[in-house]
Amino acid sequence: MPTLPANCASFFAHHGYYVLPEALSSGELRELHAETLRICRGDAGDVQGVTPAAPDEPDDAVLRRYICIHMAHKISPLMHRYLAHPRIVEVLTQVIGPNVKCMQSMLFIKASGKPGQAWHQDEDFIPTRDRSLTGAWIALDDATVENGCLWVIPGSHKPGILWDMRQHDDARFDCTDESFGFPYNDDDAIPVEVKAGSIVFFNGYLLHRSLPNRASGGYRRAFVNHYMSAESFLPWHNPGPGEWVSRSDYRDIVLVAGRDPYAYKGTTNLAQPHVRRDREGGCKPVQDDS
Ligand SMILES: O=C(O)CCC(=O)C(=O)O
Repeated sequence: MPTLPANCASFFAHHGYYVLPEALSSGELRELHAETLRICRGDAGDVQGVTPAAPDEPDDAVLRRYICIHMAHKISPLMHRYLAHPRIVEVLTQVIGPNVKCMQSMLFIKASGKPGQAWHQDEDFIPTRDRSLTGAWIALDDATVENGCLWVIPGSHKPGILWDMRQHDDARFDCTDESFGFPYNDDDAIPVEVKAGSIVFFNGYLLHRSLPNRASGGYRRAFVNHYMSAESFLPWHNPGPGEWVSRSDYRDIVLVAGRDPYAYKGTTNLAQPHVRRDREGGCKPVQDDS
């Protein structure tokens, strides 16, 4: 396995993101593409919002139906295995620490014509107590400005402030709420164009977004997982009866490195795989997609 550049952790700390090029092989990309199709065809198991495809339905028509499948690792052993891919763990243990857990996966399909996601900070959606939330965005296709790559505002994680959020009706973006009122503008943002097989790591306080896929065809697929220190609680659900908010700890997690000091609590099965709502289906007022 190639060694990580020495500046990985310092680049991440300073800019709030880090790109690991050529992390996945072409064989790994092929199996992830095939699994994405299997999930979207309904062949991997039940996903809320996925309609099983008819045997004669072309793959392209099926893939175009879905913008993003949340929690794909819950039904796919292959996706589950990729949560702890050695190249991901290598970076996470540098930027988070020796003990790392994963609580979410998102499988973006984002066919041409599909919207992006407005400015946001992931800690708004997944609130860690110790601010260790880190995304690993695995490019399954070349991600370009044209097909809707990620955009980040470098350094925007540094103030450690969660900016306000609101609903929006900007047709460039899906239904997810947007951050607003922050002291940056679009000129401060840079596109993160990467080749398929690269992984973009980003801090949970980093402002980021993606624009619509304006390519004439194809997809901008990405498998995006969220991680944090296993040493911290994750108050990501309503406290149970008699439970303090401050001690609430989401336990539908997968340990990907080191040890889990709270392993004695066991794990639970709370999250169900589901499809992210597209604008076409209409946006409801409250939503929790990150
Ligand atoms: O890939 C995208 O279009 C958006 C991903 C994103 O914003 C995230 O993973 O938090």
